Amino acid sequence: MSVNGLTVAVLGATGAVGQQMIQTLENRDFPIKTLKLLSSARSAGSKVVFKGSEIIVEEATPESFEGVDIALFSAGGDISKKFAPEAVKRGAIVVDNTSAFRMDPNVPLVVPEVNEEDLRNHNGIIANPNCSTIQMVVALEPLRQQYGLKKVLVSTYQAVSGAGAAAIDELNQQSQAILNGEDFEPSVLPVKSDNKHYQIAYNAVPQIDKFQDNGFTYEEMKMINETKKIMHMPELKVSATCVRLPIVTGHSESVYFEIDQNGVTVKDIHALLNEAPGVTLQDVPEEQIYPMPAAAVGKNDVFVGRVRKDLDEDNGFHMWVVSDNLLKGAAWNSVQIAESLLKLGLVK
Ligand code: NAP
Ligand code: 12T
Repeated sequence: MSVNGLTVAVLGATGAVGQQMIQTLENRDFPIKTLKLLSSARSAGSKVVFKGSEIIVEEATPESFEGVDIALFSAGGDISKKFAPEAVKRGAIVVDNTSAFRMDPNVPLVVPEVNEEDLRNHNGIIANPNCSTIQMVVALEPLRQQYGLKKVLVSTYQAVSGAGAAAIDELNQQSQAILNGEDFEPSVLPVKSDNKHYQIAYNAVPQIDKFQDNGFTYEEMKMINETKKIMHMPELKVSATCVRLPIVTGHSESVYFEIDQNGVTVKDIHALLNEAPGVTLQDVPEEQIYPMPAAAVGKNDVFVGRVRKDLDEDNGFHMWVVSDNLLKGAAWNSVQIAESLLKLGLVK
């Protein structure tokens, strides 16, 4: 690392996640000497303001990563597969936001509040987990540490910004069309490359990412497999149902979990969550205080409320977990990983 700071690249700089990465690097005053903004040829030449100066977006090529210390990737899995080896070959550390490398045993999958130490095993690429996984494990980890964890059943209520800038436009335009009594043709959600597209405005769509042979969607399988990997618990029982709602930003999750101990109270869990890193507890039912996506937008924390003991299982609990999917779910977790790399002395 140069004494004057790092050379940082953002690949996918014009996207929904990339824009938040740039904003987060600025807000955190990340030690940057040079910031390189990379996209496809489509937006090359466009300008982005960083700390008051304009930076021109460039088309990504393998040579773009020459001299780069840390590269934050969010341009899609295929683009990561193409460029990550090129960036690593040139000495960069890649923090990858796509699903391309998450389950690769040679790639740490990191949420700093949970498994920061896994960064020490990196071989140039570090994977940022799926947005829905991240916010859930941040809330579960303090409970797992104290009481042990046996089983997790989650249903998600996910915002459209997880599916990119085109999905945000589709929700906004469709809502307007419906209010105006005009016709519309869904073309982005639930999955752009799938055969059928459905209305998202005023709807709930139980498909995020593509269906797998086992009847689960890939988003559901990401939550299941990534949770076990991050927590180093291959034996953990996890299941998920992922649903898209007409919300621009902020994912919500109804999480049922079973711990290893009996006799634990909601008060015990509140005490742990109150002290947990990255968690803000918002749980005062008698004052109608609970987390909601509209209030979480723009915040880095994971918000937890509605903690209840199950009525049948003494070791079972329910909670409601909300976070900004573009921040802790993506950009903030990536920048936080970069900060951890610096803190642990893992950047050359
Ligand atoms: P988006 O709004 O559609 O933006 C896509 C970005 O990728 C744009 O900057 C685009 O540049 C760039 N890009 C596309 N094709 C490219 C190419 N061939 N070469 C270089 N750059 C290219 O999507 P997004 O929501 O920001 O998400 C981007 C990716 O991040 C997703 O595909 C997903 O893998 C990942 N992601 C992860 C999470 C998470 O859970 N952690 C959440 C959301 C997204 P142009 O402007 O030139 O098109
Ligand atoms: N398809 O990072 O559509 O694997 O909301 C995150 C979000 C993939 C990912 C979405 C997706 C990812 C979505």
